[in-house]
Amino acid sequence: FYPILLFLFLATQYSAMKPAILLCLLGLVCHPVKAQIHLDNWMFYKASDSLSVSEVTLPHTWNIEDAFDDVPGYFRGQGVYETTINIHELAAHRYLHFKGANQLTRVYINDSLAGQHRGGYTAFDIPISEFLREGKNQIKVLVDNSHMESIPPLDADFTFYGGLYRKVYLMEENEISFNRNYGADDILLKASPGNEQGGILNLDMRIRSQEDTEVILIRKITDQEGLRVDSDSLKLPVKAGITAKNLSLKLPEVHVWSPSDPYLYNVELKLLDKNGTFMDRFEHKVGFRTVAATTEGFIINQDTLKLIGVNRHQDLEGFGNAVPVEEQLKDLMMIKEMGGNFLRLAHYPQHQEIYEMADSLGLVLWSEIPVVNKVPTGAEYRPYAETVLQMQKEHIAQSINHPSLVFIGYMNEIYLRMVFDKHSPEQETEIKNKTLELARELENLTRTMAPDHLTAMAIHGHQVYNETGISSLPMVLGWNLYYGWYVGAIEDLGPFLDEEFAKYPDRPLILSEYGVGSDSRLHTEYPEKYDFTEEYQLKYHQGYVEQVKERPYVIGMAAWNFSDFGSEFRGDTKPHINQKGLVSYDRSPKNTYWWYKAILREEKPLVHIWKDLPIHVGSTPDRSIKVITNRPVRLDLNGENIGVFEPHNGMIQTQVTLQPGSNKIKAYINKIVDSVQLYWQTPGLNKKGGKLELNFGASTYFTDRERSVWIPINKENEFFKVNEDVRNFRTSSNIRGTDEDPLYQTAMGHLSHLMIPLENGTYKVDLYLASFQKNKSIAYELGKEETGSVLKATHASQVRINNAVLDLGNTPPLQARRLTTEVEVSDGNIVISTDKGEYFGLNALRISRVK
Ligand code: GCB
Repeated sequence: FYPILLFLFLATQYSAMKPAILLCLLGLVCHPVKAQIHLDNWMFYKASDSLSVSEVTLPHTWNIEDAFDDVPGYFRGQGVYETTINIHELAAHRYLHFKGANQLTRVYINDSLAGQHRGGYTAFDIPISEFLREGKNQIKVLVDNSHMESIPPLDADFTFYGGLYRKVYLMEENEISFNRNYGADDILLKASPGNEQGGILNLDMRIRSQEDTEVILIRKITDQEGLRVDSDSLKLPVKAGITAKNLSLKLPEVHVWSPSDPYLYNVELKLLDKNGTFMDRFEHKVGFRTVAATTEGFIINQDTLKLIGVNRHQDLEGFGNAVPVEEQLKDLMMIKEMGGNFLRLAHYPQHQEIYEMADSLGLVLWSEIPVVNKVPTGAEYRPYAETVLQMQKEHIAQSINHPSLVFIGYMNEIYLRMVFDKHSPEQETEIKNKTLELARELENLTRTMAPDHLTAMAIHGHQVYNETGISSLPMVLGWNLYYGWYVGAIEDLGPFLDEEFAKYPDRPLILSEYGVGSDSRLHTEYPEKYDFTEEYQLKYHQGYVEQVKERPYVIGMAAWNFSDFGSEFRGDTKPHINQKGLVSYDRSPKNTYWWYKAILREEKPLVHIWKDLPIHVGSTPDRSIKVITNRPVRLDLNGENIGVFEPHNGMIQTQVTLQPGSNKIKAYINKIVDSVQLYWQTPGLNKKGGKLELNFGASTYFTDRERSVWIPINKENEFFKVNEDVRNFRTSSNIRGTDEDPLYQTAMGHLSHLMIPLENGTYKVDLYLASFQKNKSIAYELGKEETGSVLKATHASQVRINNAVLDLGNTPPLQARRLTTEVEVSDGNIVISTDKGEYFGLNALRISRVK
């Protein structure tokens, strides 16, 4: 308790105490990397509503709720954060370090503008010494996530949550320190494995001093076991201002870094003044490795390695983008655990700790800036280009020393909007030219700042990139391909890649994105494109992995996406979420995640029974069972061994015959077991509590919140008869007023008469209703066939259900409604009908026996 009090006291009474001493007193670190105080507690309000002030702690975003509610859009405007600090003694080198704020940030100290920063994904420093006074000082930070033509991304398939969503620190430097540039220590580490004689570690740094003097630099390199590899102490003359020093160290034979053996050395640099007083410290891990991208594959050190992994967005259910770092690091552990060796940080630089984690886990990184979908033209071009160039400098300076960082990207599907939107030929030429101009600048900048890295760009499946020549700029070209989803079929992937390779035989290609939406509530035995089932997701990923493995010139692949993520404008089956994750938005693994693990980690026996429906609703007891595994597996059904099965491509599939009621299925590899409970329920209403749950116009089973399974119903079915001219309808838009959208997104329309044979009794009938509008297509759906169709507001104003009459009323389109009534069945049927043959539409129907 006492140390906490002391900490709080010191933290609030922050003074010009020598930083090292301060932190030493706080008992945190006795050789701090930098003197830093977390500024975690703030008062927050929206600029438009200064009366609603709340206390917040960082990380924080103001869009956690409104980016997921039923009202289209989310707050994009200005948020204000305020806090105060106490300064006891003025000092020359204080600054605020922001790890990331989305997206335009203005910092005021005691109401004077101290600085501003554009861009939501890179860290930045704002020097504040000249604005501080002794005593209390107010810090006010205005963060703005409005659309601004000068800040990327201008358009993208993810939510631009606003706020101070990463941490903020108050920093102090001594009179002599390592220089800071682009929000990072101005030190470049280059670790070359060299040969048997040893490796070379090059340190390229800039030292800042108030006067001409001499400094002492202590270097210490330790290996992963903490053993000293080299250390020395150098006296270096420095000038007032900034002095550059380039020093090389020869190390005896080095242990190289690779994804399978991510061996790291630690570099510690201490800066003392000429009297030996501590001034500054820098510490970073390094890995010795070489990389090359060739048309025979990706080569790390001397080995060819097929890169297989995922893309990652940084948000998480319940947090928006304000996700505690510990939570974020779990993602990387899951990716590594799955057997991934590759991670694309799409579409923006992520938290520094993500890069550190990739270093120590052994993940090859592709990191990029969010220049997505379009580049502005006209007067807006130059300010945008300036922001982007600055952003790339920050991005590189902040991440370049990480051995995991291999690919540095700068554009994603940059002609997407141009292809999708309508433009005059002149406008189109202008867009092509400006985009190309910016790409050239970014390519040159990246090659200059990061000469040992591989430049990269991701493009969508369109020839405009080849026509303009933009696709020839980067060292590695990434294709984002969605054959079998937005366009074509799964097996179109390979031929497309072959054609590209034939045209450009010197170009190493990478599949930078591929994926399909899936929803763990939706399952089918007959997967098909756009059904959002996990079964189609697996089929797609299996097809892609197979086609990429056969092609050495495709150096790697990154699934889109590791996790479902927030994309506010999306509908699909979980509105506001892009559902292409291998894990759900809350990070629970989907079945395909397990499949990747089975095939990528062959050394590790894995058995995972395919999780689909908790209940088998069918009139026959036969059902197919799937097991994901990389070993022969023994299956038991209700305690009885039903055989040992050999996996094919990570899967076993077999038929079982269930017993009525509860069934237990167990799968074994020796002592490794997975089991599921499966209930066989014959669809029927012959006793009290019996239910029939039907999802009209659907092609897949749906498990609802109560774990009930809804049966997909088309015109031909075993349950009821309908008038001849019914039609099925479907939308992918958000249905307001429900989170069980799949029950409302399909319907049977043009209904006038529906008859369900039932035993006599009393039943509760729930009609699930929603009318549709025509779907608006989104830019990503370039080649997608229209799935939305118009389900007109019901014509009929009421329906008759046996002895009951239900008013259908009038509600706006895309609004979920449920009408409930109780009916008597005395002649063996429920009949739902309209007067005079008028039409109505029905989305889903639940009938439950009351008596
Ligand atoms: C893409 C984009 C990515 C989207 C993805 C999708 O090609 O690069 O940002 O989220 O497609 O799901 O449509």
